[in-house]
Amino acid sequence: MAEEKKKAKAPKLADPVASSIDVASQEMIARSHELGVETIFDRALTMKRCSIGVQGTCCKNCSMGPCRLPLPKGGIVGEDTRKGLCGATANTIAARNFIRMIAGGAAAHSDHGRGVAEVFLSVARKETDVYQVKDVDKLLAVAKDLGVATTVEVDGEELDRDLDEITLETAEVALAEWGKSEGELLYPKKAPKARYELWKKQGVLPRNIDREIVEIMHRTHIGVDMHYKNLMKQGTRAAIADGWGGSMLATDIQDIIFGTPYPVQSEANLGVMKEDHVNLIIHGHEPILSEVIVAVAQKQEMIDYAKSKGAKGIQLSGICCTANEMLQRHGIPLCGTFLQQELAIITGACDAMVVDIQCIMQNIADVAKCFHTKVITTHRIAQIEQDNVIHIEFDEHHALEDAERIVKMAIDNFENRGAEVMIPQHKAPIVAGFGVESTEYHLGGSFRGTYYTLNDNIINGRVRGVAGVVGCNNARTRHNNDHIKVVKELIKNDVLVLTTGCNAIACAMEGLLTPEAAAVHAGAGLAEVCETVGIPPVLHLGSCVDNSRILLAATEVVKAGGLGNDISEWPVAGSAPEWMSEKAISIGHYFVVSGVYTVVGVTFPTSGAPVFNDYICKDFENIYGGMWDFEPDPIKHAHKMIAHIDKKRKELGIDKARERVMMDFASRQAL
Ligand code: BF8
Repeated sequence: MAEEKKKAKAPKLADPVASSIDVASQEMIARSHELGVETIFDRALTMKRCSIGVQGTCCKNCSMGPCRLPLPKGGIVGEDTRKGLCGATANTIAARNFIRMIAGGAAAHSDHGRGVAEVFLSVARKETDVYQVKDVDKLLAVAKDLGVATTVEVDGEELDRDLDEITLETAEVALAEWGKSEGELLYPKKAPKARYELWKKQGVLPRNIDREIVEIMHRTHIGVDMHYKNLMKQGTRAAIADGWGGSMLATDIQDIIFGTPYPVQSEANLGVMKEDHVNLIIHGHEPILSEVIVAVAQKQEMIDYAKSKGAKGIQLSGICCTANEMLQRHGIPLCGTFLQQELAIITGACDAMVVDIQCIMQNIADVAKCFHTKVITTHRIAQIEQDNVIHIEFDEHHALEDAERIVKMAIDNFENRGAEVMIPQHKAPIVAGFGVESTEYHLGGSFRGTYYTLNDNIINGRVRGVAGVVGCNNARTRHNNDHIKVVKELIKNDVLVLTTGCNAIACAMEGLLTPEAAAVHAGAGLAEVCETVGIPPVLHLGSCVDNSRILLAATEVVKAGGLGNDISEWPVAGSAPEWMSEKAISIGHYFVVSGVYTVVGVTFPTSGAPVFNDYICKDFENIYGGMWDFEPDPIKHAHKMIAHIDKKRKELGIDKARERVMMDFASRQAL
């Protein structure tokens, strides 16, 4: 009887194979059970989702609520009479919640961008010598986009302007984009002209980045904006201010001061950790910290110090978007996605996990308590309450000292490892670092850099279209399953995939980021192009702020010609198969209003308000040429994107070309 009682009380444990498609993660989930360490995979079994919150119709914006407006069983019949205490309708509540998610996401990306812009200003003012301008070409291009003069007229002659002056003015103008009191955001003009004019006509051009986010918080306060269409206008302004503002500035400034990425080789998955090395894992988003740690960890004196402590060296690796930042600029290996952060500690070989901002699970502190791992927070806005966490506030003015202290702390901790080390021996080779510039180079060569090669192959049908597949992991669905199924289905059908964020890491772990993957997984047309140009069928474009690179690549395609005058006209689609964060909603929305049909998986927080749901999932196409869609089945998800791509091919009159090319290839194969 006592035995039975004990059994009934045993915690629910996640089935490793049902929780992840990744063998390394399965091994670590099983290991967590052996060691009695709880992870998100177990908690996902016991913590059920709120069935009303998931519909987007729970309002907790005042203390008379929360008011909950679930859809009645059988849906709405006749008039929708549901109301909150104040009278707010389901549409109003769902739209308010939705744009608050946009505000959260845009704030996260844009505040990251502000942090980078402040460091850039310190560089320009020569207040730091740890960071410098690394890419002068990019600086000059950004200066031009921000209206900063790069030449000066002297005695009727046009001369190059002093670089220090350009740097300072560019940094000042860039930083002003967050809070200037007049005018409009400058970067939306980088979009195709037709897109910019559409935004202007719709009245959704952002004024500055911060204002659009603040205005969302105002409009969604009780008793302010009570029309879902008007609320979405503001959501749209803030999303544009993110994609074509805060995120794009973050990417550009990071390229200026840390270097523009070019293709690099590396490896991905928990197996990049080394038992005989000090394992230092950097997790978060802003590369301000990781750039210096990379430099410090590679110093000979640090490597010697590690050796003096019995290690063979220092193995740096990354989790989440910091991983992508360090990978694309330095070839530092990817340790794992969002859902693998606890698992990296469960290896018993993580000597320190250093975190900055965003996507950090508080539970890493509790997992670390079971091991020797030091968890170090570094950002003033992101601290953890558990008392085993060390806070070393990182500041660009004493960046080297901070980074040295952190790396030394990891090295000193190497000798404290317990006997429970178990690193899963799984990793995959990868090629990453495909920015807008390097893609142009790959397509056209150094003398004739152009996107026209891509356009040409889209027009002739070898490449059916392009998809941006991005976003998070979500513990409510099998880790990486939907990411990989969607991406494989797309490339099998000749759709070139551009990836960022945790989708990029998932694809990396699955071996899809190598040129060789094209022959194995891509359709005949795409495989032929990848082989000719020497690129993988899935191009890693960086972190989540680097989704701005996808916007600019899509714009380059428009500029190269032959595929319409706007992003909404050529065969391109977006996807976030396992999204979970507010950032993903902001990204999705700036994709949509930039003209991209965008599908999400898992859940979509508007289902409880069918009228509002139809507005952004159907009516939006008539306004912006892009719209949201929701499809949890990954194969159907991919085919919805392919159907949209085919629709655009038909509208452009290039659908026939594709049929011809496929016949040519088949007959060549027969020969
Ligand atoms: O910004 S994809 S889980 S890591 S939110 Fe977070 Fe989502 Fe990963 Fe990067 Ni983006």
